[in-house]
Amino acid sequence: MVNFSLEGKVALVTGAAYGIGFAMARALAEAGARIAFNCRSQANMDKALEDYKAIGIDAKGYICDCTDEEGVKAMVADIEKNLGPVDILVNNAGIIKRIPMHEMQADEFRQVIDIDLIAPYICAKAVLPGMMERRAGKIINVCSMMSELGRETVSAYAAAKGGLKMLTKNIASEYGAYNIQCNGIGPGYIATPQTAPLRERQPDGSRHPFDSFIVAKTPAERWGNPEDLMGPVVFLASNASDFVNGHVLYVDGGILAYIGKQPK
Ligand code: NAP
Ligand code: GCO
Repeated sequence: MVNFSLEGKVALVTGAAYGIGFAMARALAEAGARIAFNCRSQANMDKALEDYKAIGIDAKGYICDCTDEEGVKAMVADIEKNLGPVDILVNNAGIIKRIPMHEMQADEFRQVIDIDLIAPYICAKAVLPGMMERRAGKIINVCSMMSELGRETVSAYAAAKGGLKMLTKNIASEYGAYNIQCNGIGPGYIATPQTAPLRERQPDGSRHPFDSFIVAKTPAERWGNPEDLMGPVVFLASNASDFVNGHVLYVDGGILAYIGKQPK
């Protein structure tokens, strides 16, 4: 029988105070997993704990920056002590900086690479030894359209998310023999705080030009919602995907399949 249940599993979702991470954590909890998550500020943590409680989820929250290797190790050790070993890691925490590359400072570029690429390596490294010992584990890296496509102003983000796609394939290659599956989820354009500036209404009340551009570029003719990622993350976290490894599942309403609207 096909098995999507996560009963008895422990999932760590990084950056899951709100946005895509919150919806993914919710989906994993609804499929039976116990949830741990982190974010960087007490204010976000307080709000998130209330939001989880309001939907009946008893999540354990940590204030931890995913780029801090010692902090991540301590968080994973504490999760193991309090909830049990991490069976599922979702590397969701991420940032974007929209700056033309020739105007970007090297430190700004490094910060994006640090959070979007090096942090997933740090978090995966923290859970891998336990997964290897138990000969079971699921690592899900949140990739992007920018794992495949470029666009103006997002050079560091595209470099990081392209790198994350390859890190995904490498973890799958290196640890597949331990029954560890590492896959990516590549969301399309999803309505969250990260993309809010791209959807801001114009002074005359009309849609932001980028907003209209994305709707026209998406066969589904809409932005995605965080909830659109709920089914895919449960699939990749469950035994239903045990022979899926090194794959990036794009959840983009068809963007990557589409050449774009034809002129009338
Ligand atoms: P978001 O609304 O900006 O949320 C990002 C989350 O990551 C926040 O909870 C933030 O919390 C946390 N975070 C950021 N840096 C962190 C760090 N160093 N350590 C710990 N937590 C950190 O973003 P989102 O749109 O939900 O995106 C989530 C992931 O999906 C990101 O990796 C993003 O690149 C990717 N993605 C988004 C879209 C989209 O269209 N929205 C599409 C494709 C991929 P704190 O600020 O409290 O730390
Ligand atoms: C941007 C966006 C994107 C999306 C997403 C697409 O400025 O182009 O923020 O990069 O958030 O990652 O999949």
